[in-house]
Amino acid sequence: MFKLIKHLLLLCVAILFNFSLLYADSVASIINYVNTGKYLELETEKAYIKLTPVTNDIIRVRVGVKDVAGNNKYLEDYSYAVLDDVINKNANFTATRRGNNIYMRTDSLEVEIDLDSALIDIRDIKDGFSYAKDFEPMAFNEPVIRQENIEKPGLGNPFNEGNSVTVTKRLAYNEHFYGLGEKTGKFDKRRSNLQMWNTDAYGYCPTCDPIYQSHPFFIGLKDDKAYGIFFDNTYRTYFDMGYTDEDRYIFSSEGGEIDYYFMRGPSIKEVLSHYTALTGKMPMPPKWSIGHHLCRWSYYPDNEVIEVVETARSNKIPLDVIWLDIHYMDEYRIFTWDKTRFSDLKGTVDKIHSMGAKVVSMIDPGVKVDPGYFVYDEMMANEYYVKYPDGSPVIGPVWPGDCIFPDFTNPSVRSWWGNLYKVMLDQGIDGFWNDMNEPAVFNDIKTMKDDASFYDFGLNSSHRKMHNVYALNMIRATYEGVLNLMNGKRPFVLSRAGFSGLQRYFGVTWTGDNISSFEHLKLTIPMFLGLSLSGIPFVGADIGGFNDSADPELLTRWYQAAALTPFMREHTAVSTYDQEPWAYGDPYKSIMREAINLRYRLLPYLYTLFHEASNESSPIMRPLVYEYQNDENTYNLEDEFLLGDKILVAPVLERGVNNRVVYLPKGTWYDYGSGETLEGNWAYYYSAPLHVLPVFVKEGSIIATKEVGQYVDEVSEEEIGLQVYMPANDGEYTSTLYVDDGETINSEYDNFVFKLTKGNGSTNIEINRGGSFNKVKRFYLTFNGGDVKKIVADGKEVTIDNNRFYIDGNTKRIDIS
Ligand code: MIG
Repeated sequence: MFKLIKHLLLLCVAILFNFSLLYADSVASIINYVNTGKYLELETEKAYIKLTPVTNDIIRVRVGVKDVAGNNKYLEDYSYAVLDDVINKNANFTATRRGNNIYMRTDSLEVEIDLDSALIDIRDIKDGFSYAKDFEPMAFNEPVIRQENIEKPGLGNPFNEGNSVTVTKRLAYNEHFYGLGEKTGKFDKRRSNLQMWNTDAYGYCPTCDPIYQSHPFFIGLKDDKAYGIFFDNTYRTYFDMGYTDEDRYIFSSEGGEIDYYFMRGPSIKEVLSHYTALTGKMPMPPKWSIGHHLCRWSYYPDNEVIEVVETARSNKIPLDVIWLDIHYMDEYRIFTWDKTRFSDLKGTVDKIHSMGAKVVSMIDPGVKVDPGYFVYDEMMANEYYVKYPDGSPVIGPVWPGDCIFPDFTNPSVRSWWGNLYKVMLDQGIDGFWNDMNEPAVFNDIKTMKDDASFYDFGLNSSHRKMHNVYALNMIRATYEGVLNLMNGKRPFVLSRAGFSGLQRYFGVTWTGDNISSFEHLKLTIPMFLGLSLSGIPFVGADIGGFNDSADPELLTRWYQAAALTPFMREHTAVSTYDQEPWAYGDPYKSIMREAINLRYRLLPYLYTLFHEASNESSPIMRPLVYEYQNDENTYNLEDEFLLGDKILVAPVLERGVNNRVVYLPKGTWYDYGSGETLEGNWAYYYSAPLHVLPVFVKEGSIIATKEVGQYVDEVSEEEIGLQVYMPANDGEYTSTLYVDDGETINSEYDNFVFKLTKGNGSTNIEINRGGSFNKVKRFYLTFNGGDVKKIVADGKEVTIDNNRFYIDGNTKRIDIS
């Protein structure tokens, strides 16, 4: 019944939406154009099109609709997603008219505009490759002129922002789409019809859409070449990627403006670097946050929290973080805690710290309506809440009962909010979890009403415009506040909802309230890869599943699959079975321990990838297509992934099986478990009974490791293991290692580049050391393959000790024979 209603509703939305399209105007023929030196502006009867080359590789396309008087052509030029300094940037370009076309050129792109139709074709200047060609002229609805609100002048009328806008481009038969943020369904988004509307999607189904986050950004791939489009529009947007018509894809919005950025490839890597140049990169996380986390709704009281950490320690299950979900609060009042459940919160946190673990606690946006409660009183006194057009606060039920909601688009609210965290930091809490920030309200529409009004740079905009950026502004307030309070240490803040740009306010995220089922386990990989290719590298899912109780087989397989994903946290709902790795005893416990140990062994490699992600925007977890863009076999692969460019992980995602098919791309690969080599460009039927997590390492790799600790900092990085995978083929192979103090923003660091060369019958490694941290004192090398007999470090022969070759941290060259 529910499903039926939902489908009817969707149908209504679709009809309404198409209806509005039918009556839309299109941009059509160009009557005038001007080259201002900063941008090219084309005028049509009803609109202006502004083409700005932000860089040689990025073109911004905006359409400003003329009002009745012929002015007010563009909306205010600011963005929540795009960095301020980018919005005002531009590269040099030329614009020439030839026949009926105008050709706009940067050093690398050419935009051809047809004067009759205003159709745009964006091409690569080198080979004329057409990346993204309009199929139909851009379309929009008549704008409604902004009116003053008569009852409360200055507040505007929030219903007057709605012009639906549409862009339609030509779709090639061999075109694939990736990204679009946190989405269920397939990794390749071709044939999908998706929308962006942040939604509290408790127990969502494996194809349900939308869920918590909105990232109106995608990567197109055709003929081995990639490009990107970011549709900078915060309203409810739609992405029909060849769903209704195999010849076109359409992106559209219920409001705002046509404002999109085209980004050149041709590699996916380049597209992502352009995208993060626009929207920012993830700051470095504190090192403890890349360890193993345990969570439950909720661990309490204090002695239970301590007991969980003690149990992890006594079971030798590495653990870095324990989480406090909503039950720690005093009747769900944020920035307070229950004094009977946690009579000495600081003492409890100290005790956990003494065991080497950290504590993260939840902070929701809803503030209980409760005169006398300091957060509520301060909000009321300063009118910091989201309002209705008459100025009264929006009130809605969430966990504490009726709540008011901070208006995070207001900078004063953000700084007030940021400072509140001092209350929790003073108790020793290490990190924070912002949940329910879609924003979620317990009513029939699950959120605020359309006419809720937000500050929005003084524009007083409606919920329709601001909904999708509520979480982005909340996490910004949290991140900036905590950053400011932590004296140079790195914040850790987890957000459930989000929008493009989330990553620059740390942006670690998890995929919300999933279900304990193999179907959901399987879903984690395409979901993480979609986020990874949308600039969000630090991603995870509730291990074991949130809703329902995992059985031991599912829990074990989930732990294996999650062991090498960026954010590793087990979590489960109130009143489900326990899901800690020891919940079912052996053999499950030992198998899960082995998976977690593998992560802790690989921490130096993993941490280096976090650094790469925050420095160069390459994802930590990568789809195979990211590294093997010319290999068609990778275009729809969604049940295996790469960790960096050297490790391939192919977890078992089905119940009751002892094997799976693993595709290895070109090159020689080592089976991490057995050390055997396998030739790539081939799919293998691989044996993987319950205790086996299939992991493979690319030939020529040097993987940085350390001994397994019970928390990330238990084992220092003075000694680093280097696992060398001897190349089968002649060539040059580069590996890196980055080490810093793991906690301060401006930490000193050690940076190593290992260049392994095989050729002319000899093999050597050149080591280039940079940075001045001087932490790494020694390496111990182990060799896989190649039958190594002797190694010489800077001219001196190295003796083997317990299968390891120890060398000084300043060694420059190693010869292997
Ligand atoms: O309405 O805080 O997604 O992880 O345990 C549910 C309780 C509220 C939703 C989060 C979940 C968390 C739960 N929260």
